[in-house]
Amino acid sequence: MSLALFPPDPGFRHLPGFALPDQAALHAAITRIAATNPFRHMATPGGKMMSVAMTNCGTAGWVTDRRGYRYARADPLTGTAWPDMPEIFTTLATRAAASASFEHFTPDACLINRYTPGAKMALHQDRDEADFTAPIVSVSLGLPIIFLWGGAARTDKPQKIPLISGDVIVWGGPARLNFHGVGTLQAGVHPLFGNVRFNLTFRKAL
Ligand code: MD3
Ligand code: FE
Repeated sequence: MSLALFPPDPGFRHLPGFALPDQAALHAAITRIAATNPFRHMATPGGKMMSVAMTNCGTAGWVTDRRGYRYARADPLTGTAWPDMPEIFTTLATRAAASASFEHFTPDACLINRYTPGAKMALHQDRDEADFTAPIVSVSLGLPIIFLWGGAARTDKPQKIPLISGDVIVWGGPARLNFHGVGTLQAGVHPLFGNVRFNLTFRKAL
C-alpha cells in the first residue's frame, strides 16, 4: 500500500529523504542560530504559551505575542536582525521547490520549530505571508511525527502522513491555504538530533 496521497493533491509534494545528505550540516546551522537567538515559547494572541519552541533566520521571522501573529525583521528577544539564512538552508529549499516544479523559490524567512515530547501544533492556516503565490517548503529533522493534512475548511477531516527525519514537503498553488498541523510528539531518541524534532519552514514572507 502506498502512503502517498491518492489521488494526488495538486500543490502538495512529499519528498521522502530529500534532506538526508544535509542532516549534519543542518544540525550545525540550527545550533549556531540558537546560540544567538535562542528557542523560546511564544504567546498566542489568546495568551496561551505555544508548546513548540521557535526561533528564526532570514530577513524576517515569524513571531506571535498578545498583539497578534506577524513577520518581524528584528528578534523581539535581542532587538536586532535575525541571523542570515545559512547557504545550506537556502540551497536546500530552492532545490526542493524546483523538484516540485516551483522554480526560482527564494525564501526570505525560515521559522525553526523545536518539538519536545508532548508538544503539538493544532490545525491552522499559514496566512501571515504577503505573497501566496510562493510555495512553502518544510524540512523535518529528528524524531518522527504525524503530519495532519486538512482541507480548505477547518472542519475537513485531516489525513495523517508520517514524517521522518530528512523528509521535505512542498506546498503551493491550490493547497497553499489548506489547514494543517502535527500530532503530539512521542518520546524517542534520534541518533543525530537526540530527543527532539526540528522543523524548518521556508516562506516568502515579505
Ligand atoms: C500546509 N509547522 O510552522 S510544517 C508551521 O511540522 C507548521 O512544524 C508544522 O505548520 C511542523 O506553520 C508543519 C508543514 C507546513 C507548513 C506550511 C504549510 C504545511 C503547510 C502551508 C500550507 C499548507
Ligand atoms: Fe503551518
